[in-house]
Amino acid sequence: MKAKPKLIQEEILVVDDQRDNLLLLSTMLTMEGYQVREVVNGKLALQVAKADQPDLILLDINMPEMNGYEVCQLLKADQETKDIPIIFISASHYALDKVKAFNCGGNDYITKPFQLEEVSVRIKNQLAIRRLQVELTEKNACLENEIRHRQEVESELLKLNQQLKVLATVDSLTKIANRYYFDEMFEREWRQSNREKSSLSLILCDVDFFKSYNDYFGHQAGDDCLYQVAQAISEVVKRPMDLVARYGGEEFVVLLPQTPVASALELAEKIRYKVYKLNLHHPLSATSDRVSLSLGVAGIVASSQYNKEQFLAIADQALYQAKQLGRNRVIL
Ligand code: GH3
Ligand code: MG
Ligand code: MG
Ligand code: MG
Repeated sequence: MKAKPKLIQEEILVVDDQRDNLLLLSTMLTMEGYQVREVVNGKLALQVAKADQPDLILLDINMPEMNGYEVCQLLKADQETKDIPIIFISASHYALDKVKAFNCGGNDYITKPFQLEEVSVRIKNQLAIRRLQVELTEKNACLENEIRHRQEVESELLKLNQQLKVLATVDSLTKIANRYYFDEMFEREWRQSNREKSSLSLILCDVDFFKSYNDYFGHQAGDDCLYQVAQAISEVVKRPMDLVARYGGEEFVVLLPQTPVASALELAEKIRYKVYKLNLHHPLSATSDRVSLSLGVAGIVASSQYNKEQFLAIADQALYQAKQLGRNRVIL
């Protein structure tokens, strides 16, 4: 729907096959400040309405060739002209004719002979209604834009939130879970295993002689090595409920819910072997020719006498022993 700026004259198209009617109406409307176009038949009315987009149409009903009802129906069926208000002007006083006029889309109905004051006030009414409709349509479009914008912002926020979650729980160097996430999960699994009296196991892994690896190859190569070791451990630990996390520096932890210690021990050996088989050259290792892991394993059936810090300390103690006994090994 088009709205004309207020300062521009509103245009009225007058359609009547009788010249004297046309003259009377157009004189009055011009005096009231409207811009007036006059046409004498329906066919011309359709053409001018489309081309001029008048603000209102005064439409005679009884005309040769095409009557006002037909003209009105065609105008209302056309996307380009359907919103132009139409006021019928007819000699017929019959209610049925008036009903027909409204049924085919007319907005108002004036009977002939007409009073100029009545025509004037009915035109003003229809123009005011149309202005309100235009305003509403524009406000609606604004609201729809606003809603769309809010939805975009919301989905952007959702994405950012997910990214934040990842940033908060994933270690940026090794792309596995970070210490923070491990602490959260350890707490949760500890409670769960206490509740269900189920077993829970832990494996602590520490890279052997990693300081000298850094010293020999440089810090960047050290970082690459940590990434590869983390990925290797993750490949061995396959159950979705298990968690591999970077515990700190060159230490990794594997949390194994509902896992008896014997199975954890087997898994730890697989991890040791997998990393050994990476065959990452380490000329300064005192135990072998390559990067290796020492692993400490601890397992409990929860509700035992330990708390979770003591449980971690047991795994740490086992890891210490693995180091003491020569590294590149698993100790329970
Ligand atoms: P051990 O066999 O007894 O574990 O000897 P180690 O040299 O591995 O142990 P130590 O604790 O003396 O050294 C660990 C080294 O790991 C020291 C530190 O510079 C290195 N390190 C810790 N975090 C990172 C890291 O993010 N990147 C690199 N490149 N090195 C790291
Ligand atoms: Mg007529
Ligand atoms: Mg260490
Ligand atoms: Mg180490």
